[in-house]
Amino acid sequence: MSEEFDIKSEIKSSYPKSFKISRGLIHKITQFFMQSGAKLNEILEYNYGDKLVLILSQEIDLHQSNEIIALILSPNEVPQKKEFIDFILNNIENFYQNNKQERYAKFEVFARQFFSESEAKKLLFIGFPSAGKTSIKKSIFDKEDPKELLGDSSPEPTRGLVHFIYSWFNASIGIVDSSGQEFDSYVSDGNEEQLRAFEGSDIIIYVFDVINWKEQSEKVIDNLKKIISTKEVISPPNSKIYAFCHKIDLLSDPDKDSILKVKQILEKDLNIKATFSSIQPELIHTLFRSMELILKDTRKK
Ligand SMILES: Nc1nc2c(ncn2[C@@H]2O[C@H](COP(=O)(O)OP(=O)(O)OP(=O)(O)O)[C@@H](O)[C@H]2O)c(=O)[nH]1
Ligand SMILES: [Mg+2]
Repeated sequence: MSEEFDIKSEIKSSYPKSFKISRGLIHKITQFFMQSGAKLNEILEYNYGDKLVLILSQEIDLHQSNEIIALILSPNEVPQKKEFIDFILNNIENFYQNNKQERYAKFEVFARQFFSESEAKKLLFIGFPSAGKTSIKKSIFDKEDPKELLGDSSPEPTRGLVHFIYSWFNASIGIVDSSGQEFDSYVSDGNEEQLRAFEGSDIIIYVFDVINWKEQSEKVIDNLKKIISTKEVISPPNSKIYAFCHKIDLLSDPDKDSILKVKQILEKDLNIKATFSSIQPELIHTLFRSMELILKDTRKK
């Protein structure tokens, strides 16, 4: 979300139109900016609830007026902060070649560049029973407390395909959480569930845990091969599969070497990006990083 207003906190342009910025936030951003003593082309970061506001100011005339551009990142966009900052710095000069009137008129075009993904995406979580698919979905998209997900509020086994819609980069993303127990039906040719799971899926996240790898690594690879061939027939041509080797908090020292081989095998032999993850609070950054990788990849297209 982007907003632009002058030092008296007047909004000149904003995008998207549907996003209503509160007076309170405008006031806070202005105050924060005034107290910061920011330099030209310095991007300030202001935390507002679970959002991060990136603030850039330009002095626009001799009367010490400033124009502030604020980009409000939602929590799932925060991991891409650096990309957003680079993007602002690379484009701001061009934008300020325009005069004031032109800037207000063209702000929407400028701001829209930050929302490069405008079509809806579909993301499928698929993999072993109890591997952590629902927990991952709930920590990332519902922002549920991982401690709860590991404790008293641990999810019930999923039955069938469960569909959700979230907003993501100003677009909607459909999430499909699938049942590990019913994995075989999703990779069986001609099965109706196979179509429902894979059709239109742009991002396919294959989840297995470190115990699955330790006890049945062949099945981990075999399942992935089935997903690859199903995807090739049913999913869109530019869809992508990622593998999450989950619950790395359960790794004991002697298993570490063997687990590192996962990445090598999946990436070298099957050409599938593999990452390690966990929702355990001290390690949940690994999950956010894995999602970040996917976000970056998806935005590149
Ligand atoms: N130790 C550990 N346990 C986890 C982690 N993530 C999830 N779990 C636990 O693993 C169990 C299964 O999690 P779910 O999210 O229900 O697994 P699922 O893949 O959705 O399972 P199905 O719906 O049956 O296919 C739960 O008890 C979670 O608390 C993790 O990172 N580490
Ligand atoms: Mg589940």
